[in-house]
Amino acid sequence: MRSEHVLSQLTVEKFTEKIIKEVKNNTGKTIQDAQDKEIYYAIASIVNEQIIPQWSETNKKYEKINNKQVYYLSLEFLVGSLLESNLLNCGMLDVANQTLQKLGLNAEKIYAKERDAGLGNGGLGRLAACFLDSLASLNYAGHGFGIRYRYGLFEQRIIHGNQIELPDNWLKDLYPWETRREAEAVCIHFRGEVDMLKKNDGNLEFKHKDTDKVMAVPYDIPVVGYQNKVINTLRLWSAEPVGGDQQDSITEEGSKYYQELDHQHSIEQISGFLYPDDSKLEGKELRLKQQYFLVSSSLQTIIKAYKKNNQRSLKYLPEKAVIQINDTHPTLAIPELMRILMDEEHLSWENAWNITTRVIAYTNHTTLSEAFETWPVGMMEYLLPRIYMIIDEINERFCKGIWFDHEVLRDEIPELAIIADEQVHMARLAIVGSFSVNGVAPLHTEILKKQEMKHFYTLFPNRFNNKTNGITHRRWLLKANPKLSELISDVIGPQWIHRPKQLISLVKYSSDAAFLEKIAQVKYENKRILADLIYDRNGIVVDDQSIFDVQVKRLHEYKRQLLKVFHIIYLYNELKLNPNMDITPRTFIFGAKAAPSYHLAKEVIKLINKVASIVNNDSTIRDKLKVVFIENYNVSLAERIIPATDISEQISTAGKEASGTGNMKLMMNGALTVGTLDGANVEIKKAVGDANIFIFGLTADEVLNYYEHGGYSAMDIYNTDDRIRTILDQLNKGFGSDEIEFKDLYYNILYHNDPYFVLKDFEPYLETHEHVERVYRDKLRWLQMNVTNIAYSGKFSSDRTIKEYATEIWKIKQV
Ligand code: 26W
Repeated sequence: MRSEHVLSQLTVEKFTEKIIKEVKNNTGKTIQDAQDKEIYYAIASIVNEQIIPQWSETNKKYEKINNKQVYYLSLEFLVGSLLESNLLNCGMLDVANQTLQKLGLNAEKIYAKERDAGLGNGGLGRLAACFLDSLASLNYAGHGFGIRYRYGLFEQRIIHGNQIELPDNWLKDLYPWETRREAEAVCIHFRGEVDMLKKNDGNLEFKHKDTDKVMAVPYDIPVVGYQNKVINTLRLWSAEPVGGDQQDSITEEGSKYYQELDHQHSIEQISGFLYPDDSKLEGKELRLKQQYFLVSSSLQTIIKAYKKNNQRSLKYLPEKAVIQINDTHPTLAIPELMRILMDEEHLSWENAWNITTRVIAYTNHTTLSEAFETWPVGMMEYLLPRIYMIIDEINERFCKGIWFDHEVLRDEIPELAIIADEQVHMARLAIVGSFSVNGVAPLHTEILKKQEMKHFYTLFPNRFNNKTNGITHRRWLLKANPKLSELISDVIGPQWIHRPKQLISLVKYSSDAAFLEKIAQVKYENKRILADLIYDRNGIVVDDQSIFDVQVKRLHEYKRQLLKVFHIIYLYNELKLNPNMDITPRTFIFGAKAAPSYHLAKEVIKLINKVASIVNNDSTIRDKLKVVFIENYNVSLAERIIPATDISEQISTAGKEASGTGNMKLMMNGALTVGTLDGANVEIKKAVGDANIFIFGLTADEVLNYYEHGGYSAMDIYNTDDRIRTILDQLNKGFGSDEIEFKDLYYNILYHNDPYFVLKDFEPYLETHEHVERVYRDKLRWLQMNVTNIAYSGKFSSDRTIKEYATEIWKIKQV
């Protein structure tokens, strides 16, 4: 496919020539002698040659038309690999693949040489990356601002069944997609003193002095739109010592030299590593520094760009810029923008507030109370004295406003105040200082409005809105599953690539036996590939005809990997009692990282591996069950697991998973969801209809009701259900090894009353899986369901999500 919008018009001959030349120039080698990694770099530089001129064209165009732009601020961008997706978006992937094939090279192996940019924990970070892809592909002027962590999310190793974390040294080799732009570095100020001066006009002036200074140096990564010549920017900030002061450290005293080195090191630490915890707030000062570092550098840049392009007062900033903050992590954007407008641009409080609250919009991604961010007043005041003063004033004015204007809420002030209990409550600040607060799926948004943020909803009903998450179909279908993509295009044409909702045309083919047979074949081939990967990595032979039953996501109690494990143990116990039981062979596949300090989550990993070793090595099971834990689950692995999945496990305790996005990726690849009515599962069910999804378990209302009024007893279930008692006793006894291995899991369920209702949902979960198996045996029916899921997945493209943000929140136009 070749069109005027495709960036590159290279032919296979030209591409061949270029690769040979690049390899020669960079390494002195011929292509035959070059290593895969060297070829990877050669291709990356060919791609860059195409991208870079177009990048500056895009920037010039944006300057010229001077439309409003959106800036997406996020502590996380889980980008994954870029070579193949850049090739795809530039329209060069086919040519590159053909060239490599012609040269007798293995494209897949070469692309796999790229290290994932793992600058995110999970859903929130990957969402940010999908959004950037959609922004660029839909011709929106939208850019990301984040941190160039020297170390991304840890690499996971499993040793004796336990998770071990290793540093992710992703920048060890040159990263070909980034450009350092030293000229655009900015200075960030921490600590110091604030002087308050009274000016002649009676107004106050604030001078922040004696600060610790840190340079924020940007590294820009191009974000390539899909065959539309748009290249946006992901700007990642790196922390460096301020240059030029080196003279100060020239001294005869050795100690000062060491002090200086220490100091430099502590500065570099600001962008040193990504915090790997997505389960609870760590409250570390370094994390707060990271947040301010991101926010201040990004805002300084945004203001600078505005001033360069607009010779008008900053009063008009909201016409040119909108800032979306990804969860509360960048909430300091609110006081930082206030500071710049007042202290540097000399606007009044009222004007600055008016501008700020028309520029900032906030997305919430979780209702788990452990994850709600608060920072100790003392820490904030010491690290960011001027910022704290501004927050204090915002709080004062806000609380006064409630007292005088909203009498009904007077009693709620302690729960609304931004500063309370010696803590700064970031979500409260984010709501008060922004014009939009959105949840990420309808159920989640309702929970925010009716429970978590109900008083704020009373105050600001118009601020709250929903934007259901999405995923980029370009990476998660077109790139990750080329065989399925080709098959789809063969029957309905390629229009779906530009308009993913057109996947709906597949519905017409859902009873076409020949087409269904091809769908089955594609799934089978993808399963074969995954089976090979599993054999290579785990040494486990899995049956490629078995049901691939997959749960891949961060490890969290609320996501209930434990429920899945209980299902496996139950089946195993049944098979031991009745070896001739008629069951369809299953392969259970897990991928999950646990936060390093999350003890119970790590216990679950250990349990999965324990169960795997028992089940896989028991000859009486005769390969009817296999359990695989794939180490170091990340974006690249997801791209290989998802196309090979039959069953997508989305089994969180209802009300706990804000949206989920893995559920969408799996659906789009034809997997069938076994899920609770939680997050976006509810929307998937609405899209495909009850007959094409397997729903079970408590509803969010029922869960809430138990939390509020009691009435649930895990112990009662233990005492009355033999299957459950057997499993829990097995945990308690370490599966006969007499170790105390899984006692904590056992105690948590029985003596903390099973906070995530694993036992309560166990029986309906088993029944659902029995139903799954019956349907699976009806091959035609199963395939129809697969196709129906693919057909209705277009709605979950992040293109839809981004269009909603653009029209309803950002008010920006396509360029
Ligand atoms: C402060 C520690 C911390 C760090 C990150 C707590 C919580 C987080 C994130 C909010 C966790 C997260 O990634 N949330 C996920 O966001 C996805 C994108 O909206 C949703 O699909 C997931 O349901 C939600 O868990």
